Amino acid sequence: MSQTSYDSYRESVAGRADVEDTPELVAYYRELEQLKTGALWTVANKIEPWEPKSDSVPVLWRYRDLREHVLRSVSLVTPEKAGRRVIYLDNPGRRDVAAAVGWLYSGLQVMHPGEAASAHWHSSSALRFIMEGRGAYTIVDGHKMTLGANDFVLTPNGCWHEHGVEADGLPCIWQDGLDIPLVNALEAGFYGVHPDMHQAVTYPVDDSVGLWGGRALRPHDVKWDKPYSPLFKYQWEPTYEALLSYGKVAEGNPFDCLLMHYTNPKTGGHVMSTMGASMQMLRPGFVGKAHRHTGSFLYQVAKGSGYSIINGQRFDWQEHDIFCVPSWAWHEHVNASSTEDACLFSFNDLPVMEKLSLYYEEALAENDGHQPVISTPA
Ligand code: 1HN
Repeated sequence: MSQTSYDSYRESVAGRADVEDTPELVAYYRELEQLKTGALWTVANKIEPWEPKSDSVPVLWRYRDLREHVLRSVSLVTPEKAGRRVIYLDNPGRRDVAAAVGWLYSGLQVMHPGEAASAHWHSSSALRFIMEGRGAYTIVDGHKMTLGANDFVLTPNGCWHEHGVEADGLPCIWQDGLDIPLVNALEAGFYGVHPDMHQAVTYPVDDSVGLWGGRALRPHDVKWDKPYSPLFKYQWEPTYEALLSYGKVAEGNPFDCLLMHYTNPKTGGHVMSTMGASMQMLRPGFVGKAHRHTGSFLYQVAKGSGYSIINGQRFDWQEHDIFCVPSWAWHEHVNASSTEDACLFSFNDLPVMEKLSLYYEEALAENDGHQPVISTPA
């Protein structure tokens, strides 16, 4: 059955609401409205879709378009005035909640050498992926971390956090990812400003990497019972090495090639309660097949170039570009180079989907597993 005839079959199928308006019914609906009630059959088909329908649209944010605008904000506002100097990613389908995709927020933050943004905490979880610069640092609950390109760092919910760039560094840009839209939807958002504006650094610099960054080794004497990873920083070099090692002994999978998840070294699970993150390597010439799953995803190109087809739209990407894959959108990734690997960083709301038993996935069965390309955005 073609998609169109399947859709019309679904519209007419028995068991779905199919009540036509009559003057009497319309008057009845008005009376119900007065009582702050409604007839379920008027909304049932909308609130119970046959399958997930995302309001988010697939978007590619090209770094070459964004970078100069992000840098321009430095001369327009100070971090002191702005709180956080960030240009956020505004999905046209999610403007009302300031989400980049689904219930995930993201933005590009810029700081100049010598600048420091004050400490605060919130009940949202946050993560950062460093794009460029030198000398960036972040302090999380007294743990200071030095940050370089393609490092991935956590600021879990409830932790005091602040960022800056050392005076002898270079302008830094990183991608922030937060679950703010989700936390707001759940009406659980809290925010607090540090009484002293800045925290004391109370641990050795980069101690979380020293303690917990030993791959499969964990420290005997260190206790950890928080619901997020004790390893706050995942450096690029060991991440890339892990992907290369993985690729030497395994094929990977037909959709994502070599996909590895950043994990909490204590549990092996996701890094935080609401957001997970991954890095994947597409081998030179890799042509992925299409699949779809629930959960919202934001990708950043950490290395290389290629394209992804998302719900029939082709998006050509290069280093530092960001794109989103909405829940239940068909997607397939291609590495355009026959000699260089391509690496995609991504973060997602999978911990939530999994905890709520809402994770579903399927492969595209038709057309040898590839979507017909309907359009290529300008
Ligand atoms: C936040 O705390 C940061 O800590 C960045 O740098 C972006 C967007 C909304 C709410 C809190 C940061 C944010 C944010």
